[in-house]
Amino acid sequence: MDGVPGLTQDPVQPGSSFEYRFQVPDAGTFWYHAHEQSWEQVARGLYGALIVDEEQVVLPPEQDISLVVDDWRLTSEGVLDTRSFGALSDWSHGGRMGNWLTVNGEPEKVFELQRGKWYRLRLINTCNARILALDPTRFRAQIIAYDGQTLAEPAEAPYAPLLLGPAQRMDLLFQAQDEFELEELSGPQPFPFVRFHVGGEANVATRRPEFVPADLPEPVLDDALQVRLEMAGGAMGKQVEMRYNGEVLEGEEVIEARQFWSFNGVANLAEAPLFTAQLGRSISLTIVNETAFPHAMHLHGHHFRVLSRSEASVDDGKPWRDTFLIGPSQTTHIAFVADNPGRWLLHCHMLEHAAAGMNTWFEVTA
Ligand SMILES: [Cu+2]
Repeated sequence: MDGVPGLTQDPVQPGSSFEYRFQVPDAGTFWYHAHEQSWEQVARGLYGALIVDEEQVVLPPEQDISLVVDDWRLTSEGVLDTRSFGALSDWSHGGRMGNWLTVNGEPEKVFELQRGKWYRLRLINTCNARILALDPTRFRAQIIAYDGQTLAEPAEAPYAPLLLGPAQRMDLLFQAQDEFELEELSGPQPFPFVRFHVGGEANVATRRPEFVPADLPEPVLDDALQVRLEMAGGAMGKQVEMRYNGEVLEGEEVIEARQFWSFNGVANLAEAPLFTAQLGRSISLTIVNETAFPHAMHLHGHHFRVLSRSEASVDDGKPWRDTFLIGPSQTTHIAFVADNPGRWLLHCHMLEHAAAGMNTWFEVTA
Protein backbone atom coordinates (compact mmCIF):
# COMPACT_ATOMS: atom_id res chain seq x y z
CA MET A 1 0.00 0.00 0.00
CA ASP A 2 1.62 3.18 -1.21
CA GLY A 3 -1.18 5.71 -0.74
CA VAL A 4 -1.05 7.54 -4.05
CA PRO A 5 -4.50 8.82 -5.09
CA GLY A 6 -5.23 8.32 -8.76
CA LEU A 7 -2.67 5.53 -9.02
CA THR A 8 -3.14 3.00 -6.23
CA GLN A 9 -6.09 4.17 -4.12
CA ASP A 10 -8.78 6.81 -3.75
CA PRO A 11 -8.18 9.73 -1.38
CA VAL A 12 -9.37 9.15 2.19
CA GLN A 13 -12.42 11.39 2.54
CA PRO A 14 -12.87 13.75 5.52
CA GLY A 15 -14.31 11.82 8.47
CA SER A 16 -13.45 8.41 7.03
CA SER A 17 -10.52 6.14 7.75
CA PHE A 18 -8.21 3.80 5.92
CA GLU A 19 -6.02 1.11 7.42
CA TYR A 20 -2.60 0.79 5.78
CA ARG A 21 -0.93 -2.62 5.96
CA PHE A 22 2.61 -3.09 4.82
CA GLN A 23 5.79 -4.92 5.67
CA VAL A 24 9.00 -3.14 6.59
CA PRO A 25 11.85 -5.09 4.98
CA ASP A 26 14.54 -2.50 5.72
CA ALA A 27 15.60 -1.07 9.07
CA GLY A 28 16.15 2.65 8.71
CA THR A 29 14.87 6.21 8.67
CA PHE A 30 11.70 6.82 6.67
CA TRP A 31 8.73 9.12 6.87
CA TYR A 32 5.10 9.21 5.87
CA HIS A 33 2.90 12.02 4.65
CA ALA A 34 -0.32 12.89 2.88
CA HIS A 35 -0.08 12.30 -0.85
CA GLU A 36 -3.36 14.09 -1.67
CA GLN A 37 -2.90 17.83 -2.23
CA SER A 38 0.43 17.32 -0.51
CA TRP A 39 1.67 20.83 -1.37
CA GLU A 40 -0.87 22.10 1.17
CA GLN A 41 -1.42 19.13 3.50
CA VAL A 42 2.29 18.51 4.13
CA ALA A 43 2.88 22.25 4.58
CA ARG A 44 0.16 22.14 7.24
CA GLY A 45 1.95 19.32 9.03
CA LEU A 46 0.37 16.05 7.86
CA TYR A 47 3.51 13.94 8.12
CA GLY A 48 5.61 12.02 10.60
CA ALA A 49 8.80 10.03 11.04
CA LEU A 50 8.65 6.30 10.38
CA ILE A 51 11.59 4.61 12.07
CA VAL A 52 12.23 0.92 11.49
CA ASP A 53 14.47 -0.50 14.22
CA GLU A 54 17.23 -2.99 13.59
CA GLU A 55 16.47 -6.56 14.60
CA GLN A 56 19.22 -6.32 17.22
CA VAL A 57 19.14 -3.13 19.28
CA VAL A 58 22.15 -1.00 18.28
CA LEU A 59 21.56 2.08 20.42
CA PRO A 60 19.18 2.68 23.35
CA PRO A 61 16.29 5.04 22.50
CA GLU A 62 17.83 8.01 24.34
CA GLN A 63 20.87 7.79 22.05
CA ASP A 64 18.81 7.51 18.87
CA ILE A 65 17.42 10.93 18.00
CA SER A 66 15.13 11.77 15.09
CA LEU A 67 15.23 15.34 13.79
CA VAL A 68 12.26 16.09 11.59
CA VAL A 69 13.16 19.41 9.97
CA ASP A 70 10.52 21.65 8.38
CA ASP A 71 10.34 25.23 7.21
CA TRP A 72 7.00 26.96 7.68
CA ARG A 73 5.87 30.12 5.96
CA LEU A 74 4.51 32.42 8.64
CA THR A 75 2.84 35.79 8.28
CA SER A 76 4.11 38.85 10.15
CA GLU A 77 1.57 37.91 12.88
CA GLY A 78 3.39 34.61 13.34
CA VAL A 79 0.65 32.31 12.07
CA LEU A 80 0.76 29.93 9.12
CA ASP A 81 0.49 31.86 5.86
CA THR A 82 -2.46 30.08 4.27
CA ARG A 83 -3.26 32.81 1.75
CA SER A 84 -0.16 32.02 -0.25
CA PHE A 85 -1.02 28.34 -0.71
CA GLY A 86 -1.05 27.63 -4.41
CA ALA A 87 0.79 30.84 -5.36
CA LEU A 88 1.66 30.57 -9.05
CA SER A 89 5.08 32.10 -8.45
CA ASP A 90 5.92 29.20 -6.10
CA TRP A 91 4.55 26.61 -8.49
CA SER A 92 6.47 27.90 -11.50
CA HIS A 93 9.70 28.75 -9.66
CA GLY A 94 11.46 27.05 -6.74
CA GLY A 95 8.44 25.94 -4.69
CA ARG A 96 7.08 27.17 -1.35
CA MET A 97 9.88 28.30 0.93
CA GLY A 98 9.25 28.89 4.61
CA ASN A 99 10.70 31.51 6.93
CA TRP A 100 10.57 29.59 10.23
CA LEU A 101 12.58 26.42 10.78
CA THR A 102 11.50 23.79 13.31
CA VAL A 103 12.82 20.46 14.55
CA ASN A 104 10.08 18.01 15.59
CA GLY A 105 7.65 20.94 15.45
CA GLU A 106 9.64 23.20 17.79
CA PRO A 107 11.89 26.18 17.09
CA GLU A 108 15.29 26.37 18.81
CA LYS A 109 15.01 22.79 20.01
CA VAL A 110 17.53 21.68 22.66
CA PHE A 111 18.72 18.14 23.38
CA GLU A 112 20.69 17.03 26.47
CA LEU A 113 23.46 14.55 25.69
CA GLN A 114 25.86 12.56 27.89
CA ARG A 115 29.56 13.12 27.27
CA GLY A 116 31.33 10.12 25.77
CA LYS A 117 28.16 8.36 24.63
CA TRP A 118 27.46 7.59 20.98
CA TYR A 119 24.45 9.08 19.29
CA ARG A 120 22.60 8.51 16.04
CA LEU A 121 20.93 11.58 14.56
CA ARG A 122 18.28 10.79 11.99
CA LEU A 123 17.73 13.90 9.89
CA ILE A 124 14.55 14.05 7.81
CA ASN A 125 13.84 16.95 5.46
CA THR A 126 10.06 17.41 5.37
CA CYS A 127 10.18 20.88 3.78
CA ASN A 128 7.98 21.41 0.75
CA ALA A 129 10.86 22.70 -1.35
CA ARG A 130 13.87 23.82 0.69
CA ILE A 131 17.20 22.09 0.17
CA LEU A 132 18.92 22.08 3.57
CA ALA A 133 22.68 22.59 3.72
CA LEU A 134 24.45 21.04 6.73
CA ASP A 135 28.00 20.46 7.88
CA PRO A 136 28.32 17.32 10.05
CA THR A 137 32.12 17.55 10.11
CA ARG A 138 31.81 20.44 12.59
CA PHE A 139 30.92 17.97 15.36
CA ARG A 140 32.99 15.09 13.97
CA ALA A 141 29.95 13.13 12.84
CA GLN A 142 30.18 10.32 10.33
CA ILE A 143 27.45 9.46 7.88
CA ILE A 144 25.99 6.00 8.44
CA ALA A 145 22.92 5.98 6.20
CA TYR A 146 21.12 7.83 3.44
CA ASP A 147 17.39 7.57 2.73
CA GLY A 148 16.94 4.65 5.13
CA GLN A 149 19.76 2.45 3.76
CA THR A 150 22.88 1.86 5.83
CA LEU A 151 26.23 2.43 4.13
CA ALA A 152 28.78 -0.37 3.79
CA GLU A 153 31.07 1.63 6.09
CA PRO A 154 30.49 4.85 8.06
CA ALA A 155 31.82 7.68 5.91
CA GLU A 156 33.34 11.07 6.52
CA ALA A 157 31.43 13.82 4.76
CA PRO A 158 33.25 14.10 1.41
CA TYR A 159 32.62 17.86 1.24
CA ALA A 160 30.74 20.51 3.15
CA PRO A 161 28.07 21.60 3.31
CA LEU A 162 26.14 18.47 2.51
CA LEU A 163 22.80 19.00 0.82
CA LEU A 164 19.66 17.35 2.15
CA GLY A 165 16.84 17.80 -0.34
CA PRO A 166 13.12 17.56 0.34
CA ALA A 167 12.22 13.98 1.38
CA GLN A 168 15.87 12.97 1.80
CA ARG A 169 17.21 11.48 5.05
CA MET A 170 20.69 11.25 6.47
CA ASP A 171 21.73 9.31 9.58
CA LEU A 172 24.78 10.58 11.45
CA LEU A 173 26.87 8.90 14.15
CA PHE A 174 28.98 10.82 16.65
CA GLN A 175 30.37 10.65 20.16
CA ALA A 176 29.18 13.55 22.32
CA GLN A 177 32.10 15.71 23.44
CA ASP A 178 31.33 19.42 23.48
CA GLU A 179 28.16 21.41 23.14
CA PHE A 180 27.28 22.25 19.54
CA GLU A 181 24.58 23.64 17.32
CA LEU A 182 23.38 22.35 14.02
CA GLU A 183 23.33 25.16 11.51
CA GLU A 184 21.43 25.47 8.26
CA LEU A 185 23.88 26.96 5.78
CA SER A 186 21.91 27.74 2.62
CA GLY A 187 21.19 31.36 3.54
CA PRO A 188 23.51 34.37 3.68
CA GLN A 189 24.22 33.69 7.39
CA PRO A 190 24.51 30.30 9.14
CA PHE A 191 21.22 29.67 10.93
CA PRO A 192 21.48 27.59 14.12
CA PHE A 193 18.27 25.59 14.49
CA VAL A 194 18.96 22.88 17.06
CA ARG A 195 21.30 22.88 20.05
CA PHE A 196 22.93 19.97 21.83
CA HIS A 197 24.01 20.40 25.46
CA VAL A 198 26.56 17.89 26.70
CA GLY A 199 26.78 16.94 30.36
CA GLY A 200 28.50 14.33 32.53
CA GLU A 201 32.06 13.09 32.95
CA ALA A 202 34.54 12.93 30.15
CA ASN A 203 36.16 9.71 28.99
CA VAL A 204 33.19 7.46 29.50
CA ALA A 205 34.39 4.37 27.70
CA THR A 206 31.65 3.20 25.40
CA ARG A 207 32.06 0.93 22.44
CA ARG A 208 31.44 2.36 19.02
CA PRO A 209 28.18 0.91 17.73
CA GLU A 210 28.15 -1.07 14.49
CA PHE A 211 25.44 -1.14 11.89
CA VAL A 212 24.42 -3.82 9.41
CA PRO A 213 24.86 -2.53 5.84
CA ALA A 214 21.96 -2.44 3.41
CA ASP A 215 21.47 -5.62 1.43
CA LEU A 216 19.72 -4.76 -1.83
CA PRO A 217 20.03 -6.46 -5.23
CA GLU A 218 22.58 -4.89 -7.58
CA PRO A 219 21.32 -3.77 -10.98
CA VAL A 220 22.94 -5.54 -13.95
CA LEU A 221 23.59 -2.83 -16.51
CA ASP A 222 24.26 -5.11 -19.52
CA ASP A 223 20.75 -6.45 -19.24
CA ALA A 224 19.00 -3.28 -18.07
CA LEU A 225 15.92 -1.65 -19.54
CA GLN A 226 17.10 1.76 -20.80
CA VAL A 227 14.76 4.63 -19.92
CA ARG A 228 15.18 8.36 -20.52
CA LEU A 229 13.33 11.16 -18.76
CA GLU A 230 13.51 14.78 -19.90
CA MET A 231 12.43 17.39 -17.39
CA ALA A 232 11.27 20.69 -18.94
CA GLY A 233 9.24 23.81 -18.26
CA GLY A 234 9.03 26.21 -15.33
CA ALA A 235 10.22 29.80 -15.27
CA MET A 236 13.27 30.38 -17.50
CA GLY A 237 13.42 26.70 -18.51
CA LYS A 238 13.20 24.94 -21.86
CA GLN A 239 9.60 25.00 -23.03
CA VAL A 240 8.28 22.01 -24.95
CA GLU A 241 4.87 21.12 -26.29
CA MET A 242 3.14 19.93 -23.16
CA ARG A 243 0.30 17.45 -22.92
CA TYR A 244 -2.03 17.32 -19.95
CA ASN A 245 -4.94 14.86 -19.68
CA GLY A 246 -4.25 13.93 -23.30
CA GLU A 247 -4.57 17.50 -24.66
CA VAL A 248 -1.84 19.89 -25.74
CA LEU A 249 -1.81 22.94 -23.45
CA GLU A 250 -1.36 26.28 -25.17
CA GLY A 251 -1.08 29.90 -24.00
CA GLU A 252 -3.42 30.73 -21.14
CA GLU A 253 -4.39 27.08 -20.73
CA VAL A 254 -1.06 26.50 -18.99
CA ILE A 255 -2.02 28.96 -16.25
CA GLU A 256 -5.62 27.76 -16.05
CA ALA A 257 -4.50 24.16 -15.66
CA ARG A 258 -1.69 25.26 -13.29
CA GLN A 259 0.66 22.90 -15.11
CA PHE A 260 4.12 24.40 -15.65
CA TRP A 261 6.44 21.40 -15.78
CA SER A 262 6.60 18.27 -17.87
CA PHE A 263 8.32 14.90 -18.00
CA ASN A 264 8.88 13.79 -21.61
CA GLY A 265 6.35 16.43 -22.67
CA VAL A 266 3.57 15.28 -20.34
CA ALA A 267 2.38 17.21 -17.29
CA ASN A 268 1.26 14.97 -14.44
CA LEU A 269 0.29 11.36 -14.87
CA ALA A 270 0.03 10.03 -18.39
CA GLU A 271 -2.34 7.15 -19.06
CA ALA A 272 0.59 4.98 -20.02
CA PRO A 273 3.45 4.35 -17.62
CA LEU A 274 6.93 5.68 -18.28
CA PHE A 275 7.93 2.02 -18.48
CA THR A 276 6.74 -1.43 -17.51
CA ALA A 277 9.24 -3.93 -16.16
CA GLN A 278 9.10 -7.58 -15.27
CA LEU A 279 9.81 -8.23 -11.61
CA GLY A 280 13.58 -8.52 -11.14
CA ARG A 281 14.52 -6.53 -14.26
CA SER A 282 17.31 -4.01 -13.94
CA ILE A 283 16.45 -0.44 -14.90
CA SER A 284 18.93 2.12 -16.21
CA LEU A 285 17.34 5.55 -16.02
CA THR A 286 18.86 8.71 -17.48
CA ILE A 287 17.27 11.94 -16.26
CA VAL A 288 17.95 15.20 -18.09
CA ASN A 289 17.04 18.42 -16.26
CA GLU A 290 16.30 21.07 -18.88
CA THR A 291 14.76 23.44 -16.36
CA ALA A 292 16.42 26.37 -14.59
CA PHE A 293 15.87 24.88 -11.10
CA PRO A 294 17.24 22.05 -8.98
CA HIS A 295 14.85 19.22 -8.21
CA ALA A 296 14.59 16.43 -5.64
CA MET A 297 13.56 13.40 -7.66
CA HIS A 298 11.92 10.66 -5.61
CA LEU A 299 11.37 7.06 -6.68
CA HIS A 300 8.59 5.14 -4.92
CA GLY A 301 9.00 1.56 -3.75
CA HIS A 302 12.68 1.21 -4.66
CA HIS A 303 16.20 2.39 -3.92
CA PHE A 304 18.72 3.11 -6.66
CA ARG A 305 22.38 3.91 -7.08
CA VAL A 306 23.46 7.19 -8.69
CA LEU A 307 26.01 6.04 -11.27
CA SER A 308 26.99 9.38 -12.78
CA ARG A 309 26.14 13.07 -12.76
CA SER A 310 27.26 15.51 -15.41
CA GLU A 311 29.77 18.08 -14.13
CA ALA A 312 29.80 16.54 -10.65
CA SER A 313 31.24 13.49 -8.95
CA VAL A 314 29.17 10.76 -7.35
CA ASP A 315 29.59 9.80 -3.70
CA ASP A 316 32.07 7.07 -2.81
CA GLY A 317 30.49 3.65 -2.83
CA LYS A 318 27.47 5.00 -4.74
CA PRO A 319 25.12 4.75 -1.75
CA TRP A 320 21.56 3.55 -2.15
CA ARG A 321 19.06 6.39 -2.24
CA ASP A 322 15.37 6.87 -2.92
CA THR A 323 15.64 10.61 -3.67
CA PHE A 324 18.37 12.46 -5.56
CA LEU A 325 19.04 16.11 -6.19
CA ILE A 326 19.55 17.14 -9.80
CA GLY A 327 20.86 20.60 -10.67
CA PRO A 328 19.82 22.88 -13.54
CA SER A 329 21.09 21.56 -16.90
CA GLN A 330 22.38 18.42 -15.18
CA THR A 331 22.06 14.88 -16.47
CA THR A 332 22.00 12.07 -13.90
CA HIS A 333 22.15 8.34 -14.49
CA ILE A 334 20.64 6.01 -11.89
CA ALA A 335 20.09 2.26 -11.83
CA PHE A 336 18.05 -0.14 -9.74
CA VAL A 337 16.36 -3.53 -9.76
CA ALA A 338 12.58 -3.41 -10.17
CA ASP A 339 12.05 -5.78 -7.25
CA ASN A 340 8.74 -4.50 -5.92
CA PRO A 341 5.56 -5.37 -7.84
CA GLY A 342 2.99 -2.65 -8.32
CA ARG A 343 2.48 0.85 -9.68
CA TRP A 344 4.98 3.42 -8.48
CA LEU A 345 5.44 7.15 -8.82
CA LEU A 346 8.59 8.90 -9.94
CA HIS A 347 8.22 12.58 -9.11
CA CYS A 348 9.86 15.74 -7.92
CA HIS A 349 9.48 15.93 -4.14
CA MET A 350 9.36 19.70 -4.28
CA LEU A 351 5.66 19.52 -3.73
CA GLU A 352 4.65 22.52 -5.84
CA HIS A 353 6.60 21.05 -8.75
CA ALA A 354 4.82 17.73 -8.36
CA ALA A 355 1.43 19.47 -8.25
CA ALA A 356 2.34 21.53 -11.31
CA GLY A 357 3.29 18.58 -13.50
CA MET A 358 6.40 16.75 -12.29
CA ASN A 359 4.94 13.28 -11.90
CA THR A 360 5.26 10.10 -13.87
CA TRP A 361 4.81 6.43 -12.98
CA PHE A 362 6.02 2.97 -13.79
CA GLU A 363 4.76 -0.53 -13.31
CA VAL A 364 6.51 -3.64 -12.07
CA THR A 365 4.66 -6.79 -13.09
CA ALA A 366 4.96 -10.05 -11.15
CU1 LIG B 1 11.23 20.07 -8.69
